[in-house]
Amino acid sequence: MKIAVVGATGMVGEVMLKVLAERNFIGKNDELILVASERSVGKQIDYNGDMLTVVGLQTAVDMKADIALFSAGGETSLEWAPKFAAAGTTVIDNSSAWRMDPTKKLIVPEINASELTKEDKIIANPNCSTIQMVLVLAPLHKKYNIKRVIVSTYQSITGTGVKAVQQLENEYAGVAGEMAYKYPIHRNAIPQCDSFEENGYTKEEMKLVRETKKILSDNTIAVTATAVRVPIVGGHSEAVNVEFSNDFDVDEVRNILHHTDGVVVQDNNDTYTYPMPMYAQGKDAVFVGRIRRDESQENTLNMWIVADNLRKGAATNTIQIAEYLIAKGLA
Ligand code: A2P
Ligand code: 11C
Repeated sequence: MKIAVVGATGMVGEVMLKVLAERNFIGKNDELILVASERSVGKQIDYNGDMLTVVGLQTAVDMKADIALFSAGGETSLEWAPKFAAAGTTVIDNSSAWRMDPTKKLIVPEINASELTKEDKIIANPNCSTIQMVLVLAPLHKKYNIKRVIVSTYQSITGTGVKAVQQLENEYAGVAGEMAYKYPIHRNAIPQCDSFEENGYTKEEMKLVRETKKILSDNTIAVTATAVRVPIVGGHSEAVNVEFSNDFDVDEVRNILHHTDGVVVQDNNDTYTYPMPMYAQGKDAVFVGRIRRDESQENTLNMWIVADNLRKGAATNTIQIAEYLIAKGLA
């Protein structure tokens, strides 16, 4: 197989290469094509001990990869994903460009990979904060039927990219530099992730609303979100309040989540066990804890959900989709 990574020099691209190597995705007879902007063409990148040369987008299209993993921003995806698809390559795109396009599938493999067919040439990877939330919500929706979700996020600066990590480091060191945010992030919490939409919510908040309905194939689920940037690097955390149509037993909820693929329950107050981004970093699972009944309202549950946004929230989910396509002979 030929696999292209578009955006290989970026923050998510780098994690993609790490995850591909860990999972032995690229076999002896396979070819890995690293793609980035013209600025990076010719650059050498180490993959598993081999030095690979970065190529440009048109060169990569002409190489007719079987699968291209895209993480090079929405504009690059909008322009180039169709060109790769026309050359016969199946694109799995990590940007927001195609997610809400009704002709494109939005996939979290553990939930809805079975929707995929050979005809899907551009497949969308959901937003990081959505992936970790829906992975936990999906089995609970099946069992108790979700009416409404209220989510507040505490998002890692790695979601913004290298510039934000640099800003925080500059602030730690007390030196001036380029600002990724309008405000200092060290010792701060910024209640704005991405830009604002007409309705007063941020794009990140509306991704949680729209993508959740699409992935769970249920437009009746009401979702409202507040997304906050915090000076954390390990992953995104979410306080999630879920109202169900049917009542539940908290131990049964824990048991369902314990048996959910990709989810790890860390929930024991006696041992101070709960998920934290410091410990989720570098891991592929979604961690859930602080599972408790909302005593202010019937049939309502509170949870705390944490995951490495660059892993399950981006690179790992994309690669799991590719693994599914290969296993099912769809690419
Ligand atoms: P480059 O390093 O050459 O700019 P991040 O989100 O961490 O900033 O990474 C973005 C990734 O997308 C990088 O690999 C970057 O390559 C790539 N990229 C950005 N713009 C383009 C473009 N116009 N064409 C191809 N790749 C791009
Ligand atoms: C963040 N979720 O943490 C964003 C990063 O739509 O894929 C990824 C944006 C996206 O700010």
